[in-house]
Parts: sequence; structure tokens; C-alpha cells
Amino acid sequence: MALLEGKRALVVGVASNRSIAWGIAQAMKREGAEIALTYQNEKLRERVEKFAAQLDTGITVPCDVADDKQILDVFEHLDDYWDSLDILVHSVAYAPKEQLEGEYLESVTREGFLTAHEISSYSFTALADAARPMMRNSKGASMLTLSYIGAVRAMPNYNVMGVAKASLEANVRYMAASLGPENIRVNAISAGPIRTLAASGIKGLREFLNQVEQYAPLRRNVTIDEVGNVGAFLCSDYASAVTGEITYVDCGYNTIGVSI
Ligand code: NAD
Ligand code: IMJ
Repeated sequence: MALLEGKRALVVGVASNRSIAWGIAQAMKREGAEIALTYQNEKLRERVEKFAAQLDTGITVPCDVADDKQILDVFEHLDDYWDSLDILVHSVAYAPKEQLEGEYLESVTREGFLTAHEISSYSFTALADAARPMMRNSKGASMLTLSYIGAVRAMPNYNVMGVAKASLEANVRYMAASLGPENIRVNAISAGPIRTLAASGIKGLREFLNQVEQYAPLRRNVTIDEVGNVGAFLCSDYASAVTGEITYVDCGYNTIGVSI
């Protein structure tokens, strides 16, 4: 039997065919899940509708995670189609661009810090809280978010996003503690660098990708399909005793000390 037969998944964060969320949505669909997608704004609506059609779903809902009303409306809308929700995927991050270059203390501002934390960490909490009532009707529900190694190591240019990812990872543990008694699991994948929209235009991205290729145990970079497969597993009943975890999908890069 497919991994996610009979499960219903809401995927937040598809913006292009390179999005990690797109890799996850495709893997989940392949494993038998029904999928609903959100789009951040009108500019992305048509594109996301096309992706939804490829997944044989007509359920697309607007959701700018900066807006509490839009977050609540997502589940009002979903409620019209589904009587329960099994999977929530959060694949969203944002900090103002100027925060992501130069030395950390020189570039970080109060406003940049707050925005990075609001969009990249708090939004997972807010979505989870709004999803909770529909997830109570599930037999085995789970939530998944995306992190990066910059949460636990200081990396050039990642700056305040690293601090926000550290918050997101702590959020995973606190949310897992909150939701565990309702049999809702919460996990994160810490993915290796991938050339997506969120990574394009980032100074030094090429060097990050080269480093992984040179030093990671598997000597290559990770793909969105590989992240998708682990996402499908973590949200499946095969992972029914896994919660509060950060799982690295990075070709082993985080495990090495020195590579020669
Ligand atoms: P992406 O640009 O395809 O996805 C980012 C998504 O965030 C987009 O769909 C965008 O619409 C959404 N978003 C931003 N602000 C939003 C808002 N206010 N409301 C709703 N949606 C909003 O890039 P991606 O690399 O697939 O990023 C997805 C996640 O993966 C992010 O959390 C990112 O930090 C994480 N990640 C990326 C990499 C990488 O190298 N690409 C590595 C590890 C983790
Ligand atoms: C982002 C910044 C600096 C270095 C980076 C990245 N490296 C990688 C990323 C090495 C892999 C991508 N990443 C892991 C992210 O989480 C990206 C988040 C992000 C990207 C942008 C670009 C456009 C913008 N704001 C952003 N906010 C968050 O205006």
C-alpha cells in the first residue's frame, strides 16, 4: 500500500517547480495523499492553480502568513471540502533581502529581525493553531516544516534567518509537546542548499553548493524529490513514534568535521 493512502495534506509554500514544497507535494501525491495548496498572493495564484491541476486537485487557497485572517480563512475554506486534515506542510521563510548579506551585526535591524521571525517561525505556530481543530478528526496527524543548518551553525550571509530558523526548530519541539497528547506529531527537515527562488540571488550560493559537493559524505547536493520522500515518510504512519525531531536531508554534510 502507498505510504499516505487516505490522508489529506495542506501544503503551504509552493512558488515554482523548484520549490521544496513542490517536491514534497509531488511525493505525497505519489504516495496516495490528496493535496490542497495555498498561494501567497494574486501574483502566484495562476501558477499555483496549474501545479494543483498536476496533482489532480482543485483546492487552492490564498494565504499570506503575515495575515491572521487569511490563516483562519484557509481552514474555513478547507472545511468545505474535507471533514478532517492529516498533514500540514509549512515551507515558508522570509527576511528583507538586505538582512541576508554582509556581517550579521552590521546588517541586522529590529525590523528585519521581527519580520524574519514572524514569517519564518511564528507563522508555523499560527498555522498549527488554526489547523488543530480539523486535525483532531484525523487518525494520525502530523506537521512538517523546513529548516537549514544555519539554525545551529553561524553561516556567512544567512544572518538573521539563522536566528529565525533556531526559533523555528525550538518551535517544533514546543509544538510537539503541545500537540502530542492529541496524537499530532510535529517535525522538521533540515535540507541542504538547493537552488530555489528563496536561494536565487543569494551571495555565495554557488560556493555553498560546491562545498557540499566536495565535502559531504555523498559528494553531491540534495534534490527536492529526496526532501519530498523524507517528508512523505515523516508524515506517514511509519513515523508514528517520531515527533519533535529535526531530520537532516543534506547528503550527510552536517555530520562531518574535517574532510580531506
Ligand atoms: P521557495 O521560494 O520556493 O519557497 C518559499 C516560499 O515561501 C514561497 O512559496 C513563498 O511564496 C513563501 N512565502 C514567503 N513569504 C510568505 C508569506 N508572507 N506568506 C505566505 N508564503 C510566503 O524556496 P524554498 O527554498 O523552497 O523554501 C522553502 C523552505 O525551505 C523555506 O523555509 C526555506 O528556508 C527552507 N530551506 C531552503 C533551502 C534551500 O537551499 N533552498 C535549504 C533549507 C531549507
Ligand atoms: C539564504 C541567505 C543566505 C545564504 C543562504 C540562503 N544559503 C542558502 C539560503 C547558503 C542555502 C537559502 N535558505 C536556506 C533560506 O532559508 C532562504 C531564505 C530567504 C531567502 C530570501 C531571498 C529573497 C528575499 N528574502 C529572503 N528571505 C529568506 O528577499
